[in-house]
Amino acid sequence: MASQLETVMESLISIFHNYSGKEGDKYKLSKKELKDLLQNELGCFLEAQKDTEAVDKIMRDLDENGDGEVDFQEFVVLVAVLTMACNTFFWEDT
Ligand SMILES: [Ca+2]
Ligand SMILES: [Ca+2]
Repeated sequence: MASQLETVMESLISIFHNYSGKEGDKYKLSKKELKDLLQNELGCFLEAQKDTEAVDKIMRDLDENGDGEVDFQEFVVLVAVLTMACNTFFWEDT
Protein backbone atom coordinates (compact mmCIF):
# COMPACT_ATOMS: atom_id res chain seq x y z
CA MET A 1 0.00 0.00 0.00
CA ALA A 2 1.26 3.46 -0.91
CA SER A 3 2.17 5.80 1.92
CA GLN A 4 0.49 9.16 2.27
CA LEU A 5 3.47 10.97 0.74
CA GLU A 6 3.64 8.53 -2.18
CA THR A 7 -0.04 9.14 -2.81
CA VAL A 8 0.58 12.88 -2.82
CA MET A 9 3.43 12.46 -5.28
CA GLU A 10 1.29 10.33 -7.58
CA SER A 11 -1.47 12.93 -7.36
CA LEU A 12 0.95 15.71 -8.32
CA ILE A 13 2.05 13.77 -11.38
CA SER A 14 -1.47 12.92 -12.48
CA ILE A 15 -2.74 16.48 -11.92
CA PHE A 16 0.14 17.86 -13.99
CA HIS A 17 -0.57 15.46 -16.86
CA ASN A 18 -4.31 16.12 -16.75
CA TYR A 19 -3.54 19.69 -17.77
CA SER A 20 -0.30 19.37 -19.74
CA GLY A 21 -1.90 16.91 -22.16
CA LYS A 22 -4.63 19.28 -23.34
CA GLU A 23 -2.73 21.03 -26.14
CA GLY A 24 0.70 21.27 -27.76
CA ASP A 25 3.48 19.40 -25.98
CA LYS A 26 1.75 16.90 -23.71
CA TYR A 27 4.59 16.94 -21.19
CA LYS A 28 4.56 20.72 -20.74
CA LEU A 29 2.03 23.31 -19.63
CA SER A 30 1.32 26.10 -22.09
CA LYS A 31 0.20 29.40 -20.60
CA LYS A 32 -3.44 28.42 -21.13
CA GLU A 33 -2.95 25.02 -19.50
CA LEU A 34 -1.10 26.63 -16.59
CA LYS A 35 -3.96 29.10 -16.14
CA ASP A 36 -6.56 26.29 -16.10
CA LEU A 37 -4.50 24.35 -13.57
CA LEU A 38 -4.04 27.37 -11.31
CA GLN A 39 -7.73 28.26 -11.49
CA ASN A 40 -9.05 24.75 -10.93
CA GLU A 41 -6.48 23.36 -8.52
CA LEU A 42 -5.15 26.45 -6.76
CA GLY A 43 -8.24 28.63 -6.78
CA CYS A 44 -7.66 30.00 -3.30
CA PHE A 45 -4.12 30.98 -4.13
CA LEU A 46 -5.26 32.73 -7.29
CA GLU A 47 -8.28 34.37 -5.68
CA ALA A 48 -6.54 37.73 -5.33
CA GLN A 49 -4.90 37.61 -8.74
CA LYS A 50 -7.43 36.63 -11.37
CA ASP A 51 -6.04 38.91 -14.07
CA THR A 52 -3.99 37.61 -16.98
CA GLU A 53 -0.98 39.64 -15.93
CA ALA A 54 -0.69 37.57 -12.76
CA VAL A 55 -0.63 34.37 -14.81
CA ASP A 56 2.02 35.95 -17.08
CA LYS A 57 4.11 36.78 -14.06
CA ILE A 58 3.77 33.29 -12.55
CA MET A 59 4.67 31.84 -15.95
CA ARG A 60 7.83 33.98 -16.18
CA ASP A 61 8.82 33.10 -12.62
CA LEU A 62 8.33 29.39 -13.22
CA ASP A 63 9.84 29.13 -16.68
CA GLU A 64 13.44 28.53 -15.64
CA ASN A 65 14.68 27.41 -19.05
CA GLY A 66 12.78 30.15 -20.93
CA ASP A 67 10.95 27.94 -23.45
CA GLY A 68 7.59 29.60 -22.79
CA GLU A 69 6.10 26.48 -21.19
CA VAL A 70 6.14 24.92 -17.75
CA ASP A 71 7.50 21.38 -17.52
CA PHE A 72 7.04 19.06 -14.56
CA GLN A 73 10.29 20.12 -12.93
CA GLU A 74 9.25 23.76 -13.07
CA PHE A 75 5.79 22.85 -11.79
CA VAL A 76 7.05 21.06 -8.68
CA VAL A 77 9.02 24.20 -7.78
CA LEU A 78 5.73 26.09 -7.69
CA VAL A 79 4.13 23.40 -5.51
CA ALA A 80 7.15 23.40 -3.18
CA VAL A 81 7.15 27.19 -2.85
CA LEU A 82 3.41 27.27 -2.16
CA THR A 83 3.68 24.43 0.34
CA MET A 84 6.42 26.28 2.20
CA ALA A 85 4.36 29.47 2.15
CA CYS A 86 1.38 27.57 3.63
CA ASN A 87 3.61 25.96 6.25
CA THR A 88 4.96 29.35 7.30
CA PHE A 89 1.43 30.65 7.45
CA PHE A 90 0.31 27.88 9.81
CA TRP A 91 3.45 28.29 11.88
CA GLU A 92 2.79 31.98 12.39
CA ASP A 93 -0.83 31.30 13.15
CA THR A 94 -0.15 29.14 16.21
CA1 LIG B 1 0.65 21.01 -23.22
CA1 LIG C 1 10.09 25.91 -19.25
